[in-house]
Amino acid sequence: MSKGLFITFEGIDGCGKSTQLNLLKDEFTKQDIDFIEVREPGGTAVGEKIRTILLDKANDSMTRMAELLLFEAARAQITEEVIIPALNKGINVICDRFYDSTTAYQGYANKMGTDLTDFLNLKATNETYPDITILLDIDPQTAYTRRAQRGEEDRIEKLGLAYQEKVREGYLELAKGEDRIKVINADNTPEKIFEQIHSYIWDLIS
Ligand code: Z5A
Repeated sequence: MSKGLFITFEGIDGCGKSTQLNLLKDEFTKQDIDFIEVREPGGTAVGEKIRTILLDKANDSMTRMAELLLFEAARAQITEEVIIPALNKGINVICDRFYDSTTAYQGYANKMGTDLTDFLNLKATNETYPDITILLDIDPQTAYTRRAQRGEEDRIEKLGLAYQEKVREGYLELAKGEDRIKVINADNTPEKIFEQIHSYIWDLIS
């Protein structure tokens, strides 16, 4: 049996990942393609508890190292409990964020260093690599305006536009060295963005 395809979505907060992920899910369902959807941090009982700690605004004293290790702990759990078993059964996995988020947010923007994040990412995932990563690239101000319609900000969203700009730079830097990362301009209509995602993913499926 061939392995499932591992598809990840990445980008700064409010870049439109959830919107595009839903369009992909609709398309997979329409075409009767087997898949599961997961999100990071979270996606397991343990991971959802860690997510609550990570996003809670009350935890503003959390150290950068504690934050990094919590993201990796949630990732270790979901990779072993959900992602690897699904891929091994031939089920495609669509994941809202994976280890590139740690590289961009903690490695670059929080200045923890990508040597450290690369090492922890590989350990936490037992070297499970995405087959394709869709990076939705957008100016932080545009993403902020979109998100603002949604109301209250969580602990990480509260870090502001300059932080999001560093995260964006981190992602673009990372994409330069990784063929699997497809950078898509997310300042476009949802339909136009999805056309490009569709073409990248169907190239791999067919
Ligand atoms: N994080 C980290 O630091 N390190 C890690 O290793 C990991 C994560 C795994 C998770 O939050 C946080 O954890 C996140 C990174 C950090 N930082 N924060 N905050 P989350 O999962 O709750 O949030 P998110 O991943 O940032 O997603 P989001 O805020 O829900 O946004 P989104 O999924 O990218 O966007 P959306 O919900 O599809 O769209 C946002 C709004 O824009 C919405 O009103 C849409 O209707 C609208 N939209 C979407 N597309 C368009 C287009 N094309 N045009 C116009 N409007 C649009």
